Amino acid sequence: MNWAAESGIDEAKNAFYNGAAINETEKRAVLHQALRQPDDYDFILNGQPIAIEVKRVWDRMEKFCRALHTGTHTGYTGKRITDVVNIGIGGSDLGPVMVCEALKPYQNCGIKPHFVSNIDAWHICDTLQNLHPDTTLFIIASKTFTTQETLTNALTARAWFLEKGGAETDITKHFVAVSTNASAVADFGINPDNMFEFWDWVGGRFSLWSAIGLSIACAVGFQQFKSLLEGAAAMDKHFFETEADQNIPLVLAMISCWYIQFYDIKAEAILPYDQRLHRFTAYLQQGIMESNGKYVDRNGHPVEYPTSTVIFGEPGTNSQHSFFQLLHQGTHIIPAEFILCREPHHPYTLQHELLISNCLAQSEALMRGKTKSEALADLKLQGKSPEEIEALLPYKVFPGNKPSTTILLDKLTPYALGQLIALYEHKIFVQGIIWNIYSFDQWGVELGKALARDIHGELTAGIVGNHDSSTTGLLREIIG
Ligand code: G6Q
Repeated sequence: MNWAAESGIDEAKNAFYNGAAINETEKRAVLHQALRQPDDYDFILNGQPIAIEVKRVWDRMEKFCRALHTGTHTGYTGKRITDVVNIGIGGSDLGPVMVCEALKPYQNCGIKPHFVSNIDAWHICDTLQNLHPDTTLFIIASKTFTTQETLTNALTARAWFLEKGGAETDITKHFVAVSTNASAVADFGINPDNMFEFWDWVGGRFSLWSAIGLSIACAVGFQQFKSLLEGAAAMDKHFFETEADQNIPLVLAMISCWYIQFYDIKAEAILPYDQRLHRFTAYLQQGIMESNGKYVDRNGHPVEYPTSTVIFGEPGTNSQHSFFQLLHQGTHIIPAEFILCREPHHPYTLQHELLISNCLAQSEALMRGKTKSEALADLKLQGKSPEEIEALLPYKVFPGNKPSTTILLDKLTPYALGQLIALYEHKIFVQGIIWNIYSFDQWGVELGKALARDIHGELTAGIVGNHDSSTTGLLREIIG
């Protein structure tokens, strides 16, 4: 806690809360928490309250969802919309997918959400295979509306729609956009009246709370979406108002910083013991690694200490039968965060008890390990011969003393999920302050995008340009 205080966490929280342009390299404020506050609460940006704008978009989202759910907004043949396809990538995809999967028990509105992100056409082909153009709505979700994958997939969706029976004049009923870029949306051919707006102070990977969450609201209903926002707001309040040593995101962040700094750890596992959270780690991989995978500090100098670890994980108990061997007996220390719900949404009590038992057993096993004498006693009990015992004993010892944290939720409700996501957002923020890096930009994703544009030009022209020998060799093989 002293380390956090000396790193200026209180000042940083104030700046964050007050809408300072803490996304320094892009000269933007970071105010995603303003998207989820109660009605009597406002954030000020450049002297202006911003809640009015936020609520205007909420109203539009709510009306739109109601129109879909009551059948006022139908497809071009008059049938109800039954499927919503969100086309977006990165921050315009990972959050909505993760939340829709997590809240499947709340999908009672007659709308099934689908997500297309990858430029690999299999993604959209597989998705469209069982859909009908007259009952499908496409949400083109892109903050910038310039993203290659999203615009290309959107064109493919549009061509599919027209080919399968829709007319140009029906497009307004079946395509909406979520963006900050109204002119690019109009240029693309979507009526700006069909655009749900958000703002440059919402970072992509923190945007599920904005209109980027439209697919969530379509799937679970606007009230449940609001409940998700309320849960996040409760965590914001906790983070901004609670003393350091009781502050959950701060404590979680500092435990992680401690192990990274003093135990030289390179990876951390996030292990939801809940199948509904099966995309949660993938979502956090972006949140954590894109935010804090940085090597240059706020003064423009290379840091002399480690920053973000590699984040990985799969739902329990699948992960136990996969990579847990390395957690228990490998040569690395990998701190683990277990996420567990006390109560399930399904009626299978026995399976839930077994899930809980496995989760608690793993953290206990990681901590306690198994000593040589315990392993010896086990082998004797199994009736092994002295020779067998001598041969097997070294492999049966678990060093233990492996750190883990368990986050226990009562139930995976929209509210609790909102709290959980916001908890990690604030953890990310704290770690960025501790490491004195800028958490809210992502320049490291740009180089590959630029090179891909060049290579695409060469593929189209059939000419190999000036590359390193490996890339040249591969291109020659492909172009022939
Ligand atoms: C997230 C990143 C990135 C972004 C995607 C999609 O913080 O900025 O993942 O969300 O590149 O960008 P668009 O929403 O602009 O298409």
